[in-house]
Amino acid sequence: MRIKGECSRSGLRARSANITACKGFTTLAAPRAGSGHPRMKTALITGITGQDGSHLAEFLLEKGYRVVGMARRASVDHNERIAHLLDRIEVRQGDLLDQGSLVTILEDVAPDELYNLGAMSFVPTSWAQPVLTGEFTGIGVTRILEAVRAVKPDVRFYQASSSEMFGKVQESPQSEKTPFWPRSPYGVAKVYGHWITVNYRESYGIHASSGILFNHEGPRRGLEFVTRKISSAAARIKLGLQEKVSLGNLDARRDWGYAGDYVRAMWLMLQQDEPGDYVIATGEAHTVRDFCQIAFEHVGLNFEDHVVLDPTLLRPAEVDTLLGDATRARNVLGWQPEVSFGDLARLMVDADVALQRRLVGRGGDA
Ligand code: NAP
Ligand code: G4F
Repeated sequence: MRIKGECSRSGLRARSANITACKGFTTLAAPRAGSGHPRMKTALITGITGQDGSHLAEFLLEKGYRVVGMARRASVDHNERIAHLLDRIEVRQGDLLDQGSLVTILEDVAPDELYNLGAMSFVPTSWAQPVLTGEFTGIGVTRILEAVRAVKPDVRFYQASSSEMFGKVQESPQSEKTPFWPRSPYGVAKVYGHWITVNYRESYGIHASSGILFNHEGPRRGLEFVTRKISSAAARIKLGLQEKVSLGNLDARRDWGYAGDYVRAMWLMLQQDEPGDYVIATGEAHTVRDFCQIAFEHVGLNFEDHVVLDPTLLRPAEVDTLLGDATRARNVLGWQPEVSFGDLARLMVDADVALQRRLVGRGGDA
């Protein structure tokens, strides 16, 4: 429950009065033990403005959590994905590049669970900005783990690891035991983030888990990722707003799932008595061409009439194929995906058709 109020730096002081204060809001704190209510858990999410951050925040609110998100300051609003949640969550300014901000947030928020989703997550950009990618996506994990060690060592910590770590795959399907061979600066940074998480678990006994998530998508996916690029193009072409879409490697194969299913797996990992590493995947791989075919067919179009191959979109080193084996997640967490590949493509196209219609209705450039 939230009450508009003065912003205060002294979250700790305010909390002692059963009220926390931040960023223009005061929030009634969790009912205390002995009050007759079960204690409300607090979750802190880095990367809350991203695709997964927004789904996870929704999921945790449903579970009755107090949800606090960390977001970096921007000169323009980047809360589009969490706009509908802003009256139910707290957003704190912080940056994975800034150690002090991480320490302060952990002190003020005192989370029970910490989901580290913040990262530079677009693979092609990692070749253009390899050092910055290493700082955000790799060393950023150490920064936040150091803050955990200093301030809240009993927090349950989730690290957003990636199937990109498997890169040039050494076996198929890929499981928790498959060796890594990353193929991009992003993949290399994620391998670092993964191993530092394992290391803090082994060195300091932190309840730190690493989810090795295969590609997961949905209507909130960034427009630069291939599935959303295709679903948006199919919608716009159908509505006469665009004629063609340029793509790179149509033969790349990915194990694509739905983001809403995957955030459930993150939470399940932190509910286990013992921390661990888990592959999260559907166990089915499809090509970019397959996604094009289903997406365009859904709006009555033939993708071959609209897709243009652009060699500049090919990558310096490609991950040709990824296929996950999520047996451990199924057996230990009881997790399995609910949305199929075909349904995922169709729901993304439907959402983009609706979005483009809204934009046209508003007179914007859809
Ligand atoms: P996303 O939509 O790109 O979101 C990334 C988030 O990280 C955004 O909120 C972004 O904030 C934030 N961020 C970037 N740099 C930061 C910094 N220096 N300090 C604090 N926050 C920062 O990514 P996603 O798809 O939700 O993925 C979430 C996480 O899972 C990422 O770590 C990604 O690498 C990993 N992952 C994703 C997939 C997938 O298929 N989606 C698969 C495996 C792993 P801004 O809004 O300010 O940019
Ligand atoms: O959608 P993508 O850009 O995703 P990618 O590179 O697999 O990375 C995503 O999944 C990872 C998990 O494995 C995450 F860790 C990472 O943060 C991100 O969420 O590209 C998928 C495939 C690639 O093989 C790419 O070469 O699609 C191919 N592709 C073909 N044409 C294209 C395009 N990718 C993009 N982005 N744009 C194209 O025009």
